[in-house]
This record gives sequence, structure tokens and C-alpha cells, in this order.
Amino acid sequence: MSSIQRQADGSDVDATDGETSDTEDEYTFEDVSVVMGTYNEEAAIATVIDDVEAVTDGKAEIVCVDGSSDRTPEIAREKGARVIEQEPQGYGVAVREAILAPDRPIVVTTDCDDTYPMEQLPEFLAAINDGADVVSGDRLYHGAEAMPAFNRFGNQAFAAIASVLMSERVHDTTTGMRAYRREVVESIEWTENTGLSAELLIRPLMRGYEIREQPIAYRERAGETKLDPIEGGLAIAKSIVTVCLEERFR
Ligand SMILES: Nc1nc2c(ncn2[C@@H]2O[C@H](COP(=O)(O)OP(=O)(O)OP(=O)(O)O)[C@@H](O)[C@H]2O)c(=O)[nH]1
Ligand SMILES: [Mg+2]
Repeated sequence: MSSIQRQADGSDVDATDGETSDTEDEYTFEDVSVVMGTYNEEAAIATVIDDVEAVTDGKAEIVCVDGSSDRTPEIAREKGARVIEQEPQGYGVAVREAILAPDRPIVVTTDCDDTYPMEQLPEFLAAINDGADVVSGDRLYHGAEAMPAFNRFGNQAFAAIASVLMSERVHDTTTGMRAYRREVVESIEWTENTGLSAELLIRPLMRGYEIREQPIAYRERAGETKLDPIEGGLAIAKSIVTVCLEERFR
């Protein structure tokens, strides 16, 4: 299993500061919000929500930041999700609003395209309960055969570039499935749009939070991609370099 164990230095060790620092109690799915940007994901929204409900026994909160012109938001509301409407402005604008919306202590991101294994949510929660601040789904560990080859190559290259710039080996910088302690997402200012996923890994890692990569299965996408591979790939590469340099000289 790939893992990064970056211990925070000195006073930053207690990453749950301001929350339940006096208790060793474990988090349950009642402490979890699963959040996502949704943009015309009619083909997947019902499955994704059903999967989260089944795995968490209906306990996790589900938040969709939605820019759709199809029935995605209606389906999400019918299924009990909280829907925040937002003009479509790109992945990161939606996901930033989504991660900052919940009050619950653990925030899990996913894509609304049925690619990510909600059945592995218990493993993510267990890693948080074991002390991780961020648990990052590593799609490439098992090969990600369902991913288009161009994207797979790009994602491997992004991880390699980020690893060099951070001096820390990471295996998947652009995954959409992660769990975060809320303190992590609230204490950092997020600047990237298409590159937000990489930023959400890089800034916490370079600030000493404990990051763990969790190998995950990856399924073929339901519905159409919202990312142009060339334009999006260039934007992500630029974000990785910018964010790594900003953190290094911070
Ligand atoms: N609200 C909102 N959601 C968005 C926007 N762009 C993308 N999304 C959502 O963000 C998630 C990620 O987009 P994807 O199209 O899956 O991007 P990707 O994972 O890089 O590409 P694939 O590998 O094809 O899945 C999906 O749930 C989209 O619906 C946007 O402008 N607004
Ligand atoms: Mg996706």
C-alpha cells in the first residue's frame, strides 16, 4: 500500500484543533459529508447517491454544488441530497464551494460520474480515525484500466512532477475521491479551478498534514466527461507547478 506519513511539526500535531480535541472517540458516518460538483450528471447521480446511502446506512450527509441544465438537481433533491445551485464555472469553483459547505467534521469529495468506489468509504473513515488528516484515493495503484490511456499517462506524469517538486512521492495527485478533516479545508486558501484536486493534496502535504494514499478501484465513467483532456491537462500542470512553488517559498 502506498502511503505518505508526514507528521506535522511541533504545535501543529493536533490537526483536530478547535474540535473534539479532548476525546478519543471515533468518527462515524454521522460525522461525514460526501460532497461533489454536479454538472449534467443525469446518467450517474442516482447511482452515486444510492451507493453513498447504502454504504453509510443513510448516515452521511450528501451535498451537491450543481450547475446543471438537465434533471440532475431534481433527482439529487428527490434522493435527499442538499443541492446548492451555482452557475457552471468549472470543477474547482464548484468543489471549493462544496467542501466549505458542510458543518460536519469529515468532508469526503467524489465525482458524480460513478467512477469512484463508494463501497470503500469505510476504509477512508478508518484511515481518518487512525490519525490521517487527508486520505487520498490512489486510482493508479490497481492500474486504472477503466481510465482512457491518455488520461492515465497524464495522471502518472502529474504525480511524478508533483513528487519531484514536493520532494515526497505521491502516486495520484488528480483523484476526485478524498476524505479531509474539515480543519484542513478551512485553514487553507484555495486558488485553483481545474487544478483544485492537485492543490487539495499538495498544500496540505507541504504544510505538514498527514496524508495517506488509499488504493482504490476505478470504474468507467457514466455520462460525458466535463474535462477537455488537453486544455484541462495543461491547466492542471500549471496548477501543480504554481502551487508547489508557492508552498515551497511560503
Ligand atoms: N457544478 C459544477 N460541477 C462541475 C463543473 N465541471 C465539472 N463538474 C463536476 O465535477 C466532477 C468532475 O468532472 P469530470 O467530468 O468527472 O472530470 P474528470 O474526472 O477530470 O474527467 P473524467 O475522467 O472524464 O471523469 C463531475 O461530477 C462534474 O459533474 C462545473 O462547472 N460546475
Ligand atoms: Mg470524473
